[in-house]
Amino acid sequence: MRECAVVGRPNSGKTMFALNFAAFLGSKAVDITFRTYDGLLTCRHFIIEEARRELCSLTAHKTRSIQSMILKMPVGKATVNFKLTDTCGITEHIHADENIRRGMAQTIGLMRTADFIFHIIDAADFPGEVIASKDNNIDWEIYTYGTARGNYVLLANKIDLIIAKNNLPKLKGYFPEALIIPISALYSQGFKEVKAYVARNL
Ligand SMILES: Nc1nc2c(ncn2[C@@H]2O[C@H](COP(=O)(O)OP(=O)(O)OP(=O)(O)O)[C@@H](O)[C@H]2O)c(=O)[nH]1
Ligand SMILES: [Mg+2]
Repeated sequence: MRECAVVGRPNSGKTMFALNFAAFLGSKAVDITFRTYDGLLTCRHFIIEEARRELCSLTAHKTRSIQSMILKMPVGKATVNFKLTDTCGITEHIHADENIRRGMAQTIGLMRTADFIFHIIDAADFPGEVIASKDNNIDWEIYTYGTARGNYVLLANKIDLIIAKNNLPKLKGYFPEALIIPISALYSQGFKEVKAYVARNL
């Protein structure tokens, strides 16, 4: 089964995207498999609303390990299953908390094995950290890796906020090689385009 990894900085909206995209594809509830860096697997059944309440947060590094769901995608007359995997947010800095460092290493490992990469950027927080330098910038690193390996899409999130919408041209200028889909993970905007991309590439 093909796997799509959702990666990006902490707080960019990865978990909100994963859950609301599952809802957009018709799931009212999801079975989420949590996999820690040392291979411990646990599975929990959530109503989407309940998952949003428990798994999304304003506080950075809410997600600390891989969280996967199997979703169904209609492709022509058939339905194809794929795995959508939410990850621990990654940064340029070495985090003081060992669990978060291991979570970030797990995310980087997954980027190598996943079939697709969805790179989420908080467009409301751009240029913010991003413009400072391309040398020590995690979004630039993800973009460079993703465009070189292919099957990479940049999701410009929080487009419901005016500041994010205004930042879109800058974002396109900064990441010229990327397919950029503007979305609001919170309000499920732009999801039709994301769905079409997944359906085309499964
Ligand atoms: N306005 C707005 N807020 C959003 C959107 N997507 C996510 N948020 C908010 O951003 C915050 C972080 O969302 P999460 O989905 O938990 O972010 P994350 O990338 O999973 O964060 P970590 O797990 O900490 O890496 C939450 O307060 C969300 O409500 C969006 O499209 N628009
Ligand atoms: Mg998260």
